[in-house]
Amino acid sequence: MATKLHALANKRPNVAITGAAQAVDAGTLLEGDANADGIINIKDFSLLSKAYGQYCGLAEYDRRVDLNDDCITNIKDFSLLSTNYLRFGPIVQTMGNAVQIMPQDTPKPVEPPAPAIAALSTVSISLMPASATVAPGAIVTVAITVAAGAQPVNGVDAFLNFDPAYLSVVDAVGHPVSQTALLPGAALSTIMVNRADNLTGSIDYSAGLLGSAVTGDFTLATIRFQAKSATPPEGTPVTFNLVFPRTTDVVYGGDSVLGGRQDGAIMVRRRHYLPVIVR
Ligand SMILES: [Ca+2]
Ligand SMILES: [Ca+2]
Repeated sequence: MATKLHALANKRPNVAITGAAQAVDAGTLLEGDANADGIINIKDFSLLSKAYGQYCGLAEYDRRVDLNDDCITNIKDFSLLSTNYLRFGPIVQTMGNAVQIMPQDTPKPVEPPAPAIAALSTVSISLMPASATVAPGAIVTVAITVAAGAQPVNGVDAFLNFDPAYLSVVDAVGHPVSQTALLPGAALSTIMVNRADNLTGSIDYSAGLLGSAVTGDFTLATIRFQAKSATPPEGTPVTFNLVFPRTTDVVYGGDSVLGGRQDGAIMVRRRHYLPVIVR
């Protein structure tokens, strides 16, 4: 029997033990059983959700949900949990084939997830529109979009930076917001983080799908910015953060599939009214 922190156990029966020390390949362990109760389910998601975004050194960091052991709980861990969702152990390894044991009174059998498509890194994340021009006081909506093509995606961490001197994130009626800051898109319906900080100029949005994935083009979420004051002619940038621990990423099967990104810019300028010449 092979076990590991936050993974389902594997069992390799009928192996003849011939010596005092013998290595037995019990196969790759499935990650996601954070609470070690033998199934990857909503309780594990709950632990992951609670510790989401926490990293080594912080009191709230929980290594039980740092499934890939990289010192942070983020979308890669969510993606592992999602990919293995509702799998339960121990998984018996026979002649290289994994056979799931069916205990009594278990829910209906769960099909093993399809093998992950090799990370093509062709998925891009963008702000749409990439640039917009608005008057001071006006509200402009900017969508965070993902173009995935044929690559399945089951989680996105989007971390954006903006200059709070020029922009603030507001709700539908124009009030600055910090929680439930963005309008969620329909494609990734499990939302772990949805917040904005109008003092530091940051947006953190994390969402995924449990036990399934999405392909093609989709809107992750929509931001409502209110323009506060006139910008230089080139506008004020809205950029994806790529630095730990706020690392923007698009994932599947615990691996990054992100290949490119498109930042945005917003031009805030007063309207100039041209004289109307009447002939
Ligand atoms: Ca569990
Ligand atoms: Ca991790």
